[in-house]
Amino acid sequence: MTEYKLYGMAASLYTGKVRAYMRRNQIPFIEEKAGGERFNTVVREAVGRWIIPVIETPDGDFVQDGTDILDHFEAKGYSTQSIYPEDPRLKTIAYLFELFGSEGMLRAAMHYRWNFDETNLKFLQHTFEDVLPNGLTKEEREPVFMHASGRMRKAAINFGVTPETYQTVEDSYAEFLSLFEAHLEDRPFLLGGCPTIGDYGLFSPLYAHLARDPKPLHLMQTTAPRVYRWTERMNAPEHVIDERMLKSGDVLFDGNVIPETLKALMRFIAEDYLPEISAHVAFTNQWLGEQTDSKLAPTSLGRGIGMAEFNWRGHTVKTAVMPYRTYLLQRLHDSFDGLKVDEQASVRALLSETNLAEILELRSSRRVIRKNHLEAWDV
Ligand SMILES: N[C@@H](CCC(=O)N[C@@H](CS)C(=O)NCC(=O)O)C(=O)O
Repeated sequence: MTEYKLYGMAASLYTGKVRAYMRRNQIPFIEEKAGGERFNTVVREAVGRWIIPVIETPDGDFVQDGTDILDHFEAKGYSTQSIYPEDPRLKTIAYLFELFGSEGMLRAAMHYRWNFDETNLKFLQHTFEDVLPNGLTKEEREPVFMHASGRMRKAAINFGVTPETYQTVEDSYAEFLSLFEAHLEDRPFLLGGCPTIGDYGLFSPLYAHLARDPKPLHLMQTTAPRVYRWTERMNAPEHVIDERMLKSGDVLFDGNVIPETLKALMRFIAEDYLPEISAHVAFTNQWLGEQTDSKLAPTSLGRGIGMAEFNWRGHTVKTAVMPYRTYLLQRLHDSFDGLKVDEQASVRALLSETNLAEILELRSSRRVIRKNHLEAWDV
């Protein structure tokens, strides 16, 4: 094998981010559906659980996790422009949007997928065939889909999507769309002329669910056409030149001159996501303090360690606390800790101005690392 293999699914939030990166950077690959024979035997065993995306390298190694896969390619020098900005402020913003996009928009992504059966179900039934085992008859496919979709509907509840919050999920998503739409008026990507890890974070929910499932696709195309166009741009192998935006070329904008539209998006994150990530870090630290060493062994770390309660836009909600969020948050902290004192002061000032200063203090008492393709607590 001379090219990479991507195991995933067209409808998968995290596969979309990897596919877009590979296309943009012209990395030769074949995508194989995750329901296939090889995935269900060799790949699943290699990565220790059923999870996508996974890449298989030309040398036969496997990498799981969207962010780790992008970092694998960055380390190999595949990217024409690094997805990690050098400017300290832009780098911090990129990590912030990576976290928020990957983990903070799941309510909208799940609600608009699973709570509009009349519009979405036929499409979902078809698209989920990617992860069904080979060789099932039409009659056999139905119950397997019902089982898989039942799990996802439960996951939506664990992210805080309940009948009481439906309207607020819709209102908050509409607000996000209008803010991002305004920001994209003058630039093709979040931080200027090329995508960063922040764009790839946002792209995860905004493409595979929200710009692909029929209900939210229509909503995005009709209320936020620039955001829709951004999803196309993110997914395209060709670099699109838009003369209105030519002044930005392929470069990112100056970190000392942060557009007001971006600050508005950052304030949105402060309102929409800071209470949640803050509750999760508090829960994690308390939980870590209560565990025996055997509970902290790498193999015992599942996706969630419990449910944390917090106030989200006037609702008391409980959501699953996942160490993976700590893993992404640490990246922002590591980047901040590596800055010079004056750079840190400049980043802190920007975060204060956008109500996000607290995020720098949200640290778990143990680090999350990756071991044998799984998240694990550091010793
Ligand atoms: N942190 C992982 C998350 C991957 C993930 O949750 N993938 C979903 C599909 S989009 C999955 O495999 N779900 C299967 C399950 O939870 O059983 C990544 O970024 O790769």
